Amino acid sequence: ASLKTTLGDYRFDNVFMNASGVHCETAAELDEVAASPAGTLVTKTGTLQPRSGNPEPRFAVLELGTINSMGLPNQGVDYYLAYAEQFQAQHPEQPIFLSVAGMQPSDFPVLAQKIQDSGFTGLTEFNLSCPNVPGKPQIAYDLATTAEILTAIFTAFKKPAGVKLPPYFDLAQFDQVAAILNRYPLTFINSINSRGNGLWIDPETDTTTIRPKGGFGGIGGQYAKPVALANVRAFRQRLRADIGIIGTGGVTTGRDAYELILCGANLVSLGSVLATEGVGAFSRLTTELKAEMAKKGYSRVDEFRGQLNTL
Ligand code: RRO
Repeated sequence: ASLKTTLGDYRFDNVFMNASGVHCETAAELDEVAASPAGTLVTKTGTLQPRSGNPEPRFAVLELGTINSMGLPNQGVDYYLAYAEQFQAQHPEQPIFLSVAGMQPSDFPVLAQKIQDSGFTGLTEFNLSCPNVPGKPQIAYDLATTAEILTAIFTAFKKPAGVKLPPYFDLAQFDQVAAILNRYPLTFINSINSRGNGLWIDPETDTTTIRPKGGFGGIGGQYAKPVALANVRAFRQRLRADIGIIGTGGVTTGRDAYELILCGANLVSLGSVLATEGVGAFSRLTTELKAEMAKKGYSRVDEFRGQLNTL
């Protein structure tokens, strides 16, 4: 079986990639993903200035996933842009994703102009869904601000771009968000970011597990999977056909990845499982997804993408 896939005009040898934030803050981590069977990679979300992030502990492994309140620690957009430009010179056939976010709405067009003016030829993921910066709401829950930011981005930006979205939980929200996204020349969306502001309590000590924000943090892993499936499915049913989808959320097995593709995902990204298992997750999941496809009689992912059955 082949796991080849496409997003816009870009081709990938494997549907799997890392989720932004996991194994991608430094060049050494990015190099490890690049050297794995992953079909592509994305940088940690870069901001205009480098950030050290929230106080530690800010990440914990839970029974069925993870909680994090990293607070956008990153080396700054210039670092990731330089990495990406060097990567594309060394791997001309392999597209790479650059993730960026503003600390305020007016940063987004500045980031867009910087990338537009650079030699970067990959895909840019504008992160509208970080749940963990104290005092800063998740942008994409504010639809008016989301539309303003997208208008500002696409005034400057002519390269392929997408948005990282938070999970939505109401069908009317899917209608409203999709109606906005369909107005812009997006190449893709990435759904979902972590489920923001969950809480995990240590039963021995009755204490939260992470320090920032009184213990509140984004939840990933198996807790996120049904929400991710629903979000990918709901957006696939509502977005223009030329907007692709990166499915993210709770992929632990090849079967999980298969289900995200059934819901409409073009690429599948790994967050919690990559954080807990390391880059070996890419080879395991590649083998497991191929086995699942063989069991179902499929040899290519486009044979079953979006082909979810309903009752
Ligand atoms: O750095 C983070 O705290 C973080 C970000 Br930017 C994000 O988009 N999602 C997440 O779970 N953590």
